[in-house]
Amino acid sequence: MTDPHALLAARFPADFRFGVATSAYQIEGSLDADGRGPSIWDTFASRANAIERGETAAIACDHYRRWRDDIELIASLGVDSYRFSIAWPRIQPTGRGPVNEAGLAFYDRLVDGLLAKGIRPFPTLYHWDLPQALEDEGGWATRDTAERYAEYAALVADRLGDRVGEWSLFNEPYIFTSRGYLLGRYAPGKRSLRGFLRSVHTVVRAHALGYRAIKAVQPHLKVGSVFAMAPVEPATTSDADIEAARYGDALFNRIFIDPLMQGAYPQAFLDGVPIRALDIQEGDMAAIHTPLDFIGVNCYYRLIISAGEQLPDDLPLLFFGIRADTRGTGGHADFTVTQDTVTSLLSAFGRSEGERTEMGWEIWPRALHDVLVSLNIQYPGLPLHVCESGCAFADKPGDDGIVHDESRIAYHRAHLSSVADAIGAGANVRSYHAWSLYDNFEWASGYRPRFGIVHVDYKSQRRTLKQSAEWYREMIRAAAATRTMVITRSPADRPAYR
Ligand code: IFM
Repeated sequence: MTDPHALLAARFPADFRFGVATSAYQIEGSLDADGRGPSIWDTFASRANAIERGETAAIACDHYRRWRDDIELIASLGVDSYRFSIAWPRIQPTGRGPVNEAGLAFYDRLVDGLLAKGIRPFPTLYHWDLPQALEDEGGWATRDTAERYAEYAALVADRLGDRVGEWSLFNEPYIFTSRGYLLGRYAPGKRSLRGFLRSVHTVVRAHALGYRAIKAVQPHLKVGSVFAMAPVEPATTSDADIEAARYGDALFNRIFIDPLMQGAYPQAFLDGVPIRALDIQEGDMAAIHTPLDFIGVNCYYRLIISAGEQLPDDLPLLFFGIRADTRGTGGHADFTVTQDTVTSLLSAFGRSEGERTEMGWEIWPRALHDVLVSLNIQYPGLPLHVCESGCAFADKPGDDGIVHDESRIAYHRAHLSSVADAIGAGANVRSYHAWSLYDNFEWASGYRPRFGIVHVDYKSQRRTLKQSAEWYREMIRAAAATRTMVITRSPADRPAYR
């Protein structure tokens, strides 16, 4: 077997799924169609300087209108899983009340269309587009939003649960709470430590309530969530750096997973925050303990953390500046994030040695293996899904009309190999989704970063398969061929392996 596709493909179990991923706000467009209500990203994008070049998601990839052709394109790749998200403002335009039938019908058709092609619909219920009406009442920083979310989750599961078996509750809660409520870089653009901590606790509660609400509708449904994760390495072996890394791991990887899976926030996180600001109420922690049926992993880099450069003796400052700003106030004051804090936060992500993508993220395929294996050590046998893996490069069709994105091929090859290594080490990884199917609206960066394996010309909406898409299709084809290989030798001829 010398075909390199086959060599890689053969390292995955027969029932492993290869897929592609998108999210509603990043591709759909049609923001006013069929009764959709405004979301926090509509509001945020209309602010001056919030999004690079003032771009908006008004049209994006026009997927809301082109979904039929898009399903054909997805099917042509040979994938058997499509991860997408459902836009809450299409289902409940104000975040509460009955289903907006026209909005739900879109996802109903999408699910049927995927199933007709033999593709698993793998939806995420929340990929950052909160109905603006709920933000007007405080958004995720308000306790009640968890209850609203659970109602929404139940409504959708009730309508699609006869055809959709696996549900992701949230996408990357750490990213949208920290960038949205602490750093102000994402919608709703707030900068408050108290708001951030409250949003963390509300989103943890929303996970638990959403999980239970979906199970109450249909107990057999599998319910998990998708987390941004990264292995954390201390920059040196000094005690201070190791301690900083421990804190970084608690914050980045575990503030959402630990309370759900184990019923408690990581101690390193609790040690670093003004605990009362989390607004934990009696009975919350017991109610929150809802071990997920699977964990989705989005791993784009590793984190190398050093306590030294920015804040020698006060580790949480590396991320927040909490202790310095709350010292002398009993630890319960609010904290306004300054530009310095933002810069210091970002530089914690920036020190590394590998090559970088257009996002400035270090390419470090081993990171994915390390995250998957450590999750398996902590939660042995738990099904894991790689829900996003991918890279942005400044690629465009050449004179020959072809997008020669060799770097992206190398990226996916290396990351798939890393997943295969994790499976070899015992991790129960069930699927891999290339982020993204299409070049799309990359939040505050607008349309500049192109993550797609399919190029989108935003003027004509022409989709062009990049070479990475062709490569992925060949790899999937090779995997299918491996699966149908028939061994014709008689049992007596089989070599004995010990
Ligand atoms: O585009 C995002 C996606 O919405 C969430 N995960 C990371 C991607 C790349 O930044």
